[in-house]
Order: sequence, then structure tokens, then C-alpha cells
Amino acid sequence: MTDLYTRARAAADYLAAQTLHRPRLGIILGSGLGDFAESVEDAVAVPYASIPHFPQSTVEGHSGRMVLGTVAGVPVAVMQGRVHAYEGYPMDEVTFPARVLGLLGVTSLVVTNAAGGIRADFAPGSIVGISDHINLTGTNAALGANEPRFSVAEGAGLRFFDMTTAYTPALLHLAKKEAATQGWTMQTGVYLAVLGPSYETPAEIRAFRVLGADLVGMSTVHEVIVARHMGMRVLGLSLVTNAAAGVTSENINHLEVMEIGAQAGARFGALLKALVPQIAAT
Ligand code: CYT
Repeated sequence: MTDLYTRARAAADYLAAQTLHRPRLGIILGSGLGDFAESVEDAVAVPYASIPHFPQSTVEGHSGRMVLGTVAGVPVAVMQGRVHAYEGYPMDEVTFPARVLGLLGVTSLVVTNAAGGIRADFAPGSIVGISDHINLTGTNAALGANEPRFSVAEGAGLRFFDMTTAYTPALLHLAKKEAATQGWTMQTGVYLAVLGPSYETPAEIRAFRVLGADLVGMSTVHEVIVARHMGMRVLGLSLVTNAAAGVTSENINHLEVMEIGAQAGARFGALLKALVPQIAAT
């Protein structure tokens, strides 16, 4: 099989041939947040199945297509659906789309997800800005031989790379400011990633709280790690879909997780739409 870089290059070249837009901003839409892709203008939607080497999700509610177009006049590449490690995909497949976005020219990545709220004041429906993460998935996205050609910025593509400001403080600041402009307060928190697919136990959630986690989910950290390897700027946004296990007396149900996404979708879309030109301008 051809190497990862060559496969990602082929996928990126295929995507570039589908559109005249040259997006420098990428957006990965998490569970229940896929509707934002409908607001992309002058769009071409490319099913993951038609992109060379692109992995396809097996989870219901994660339709898989890459939407290339503009938001508020800014060229964007929007991923509607992602694959997760719990589906059994190895790391180089889980992170393949993020690699492809980088090779397509994306230098700023907005990564979104549905998360459980560990903090009691993160009510379902809250949109929380990710300030940092804890990777408890037991693996690392950058595992394997280093590939310096995966670099979008001077000095990136290193074997060992800094994660001190993995979530670009300036972008988080923009997001908080825009939320305030739109009349609500965006709280920030630390996202802890588990492998899944089982939701966490109450004992795990108590442990994660002690470790400093505010949110829990099964995605995002892998994409953020490769984005940082490549030198992209990152904004992470979590939609809290449920209180994490044991935080309230409720059980956790995937359908409810998807439903909260649909309800918060409008506020999420308005935020993202306003943020796109601001991110592009920084
Ligand atoms: N919720 C969620 N854990 C949760 O409680 N969406 C992911 C992981």
C-alpha cells in the first residue's frame, strides 16, 4: 500500500479538483451538528465514499461528506461527519481527514463535538469553548514514523511537537467575544477523551473530575494532535449534549445526544457563521 502522505495527497488533489475555492479554514462537525453544512454557499458536497482512501463512518447520524464552498464569503472545507477510533479504525485512518485538510491548504481548523458535561453548571445545550485536553484514549494520533511533509507552517512537522497552546488562545478569545456579542456567555473547559463506544461510568467521571476535566467525549483530541503536528491553528467547541454519568440521576442515551444537537443547532450555526470571517482575518 502507498504511504500515508501519498494517500492523503491523492485525496487532497481529488478534492481540489472538485472546486475552484481554496479553503484555508476547515470545520469538522460533530455528532448532531451536521446541519451547519447546509448553510455553506456556492457549495459542492463530496461524499467521503468518492474521495480516494477516505474512511467512512459506520455510525448513524454521522453522514459523511466534505462540503466545499463559502461561509460569509470565506472559502471553507466543512466535514459533515467523522470516523471515530471506537469504530475500530487505526489512528492513521481516524486522522486521515485532518491530514487531507492540511494538504488542501487549511491552516485554521475548527473542531466540534458532542460531549458529556462533567461540570454541573454545563447544562445540556451549552456550547463550551475547549481550553485544553486530556487524552485518555490510550493511543496517540501522531503514532508511527514522522512525516515532515505534513506541515502547513514554518517549523511544523516535527517528531516531537509542542501542545502548550494546542487550542489557539486567540481563536478561543474570538469565540468568547462573539458569543457575548450574540447575547450569551461561553464558558471554557478541559475536554477529556476516552476511546468509547461505551459511555463512561460514574466512577470514571468522578475520577476525571479530579484529574481536571470539565467535558468528556470520544473524538477531537486525535484531530487536534495532528493539526498541531502540521502547525494549524485550532478552535475547539463542544456542545454539551448530556450531563456525564452520575452527574445527575439521568441515564445517557444516544438519541437524546443527537436531539440536543438539533436543538442547539441554530445557536451553534449563528456562532460559527459569525466566527468564520473573524478567524480568516486573523
Ligand atoms: N456524552 C457524550 N460521554 C458522554 O456522556 N456525548 C460523549 C461521551
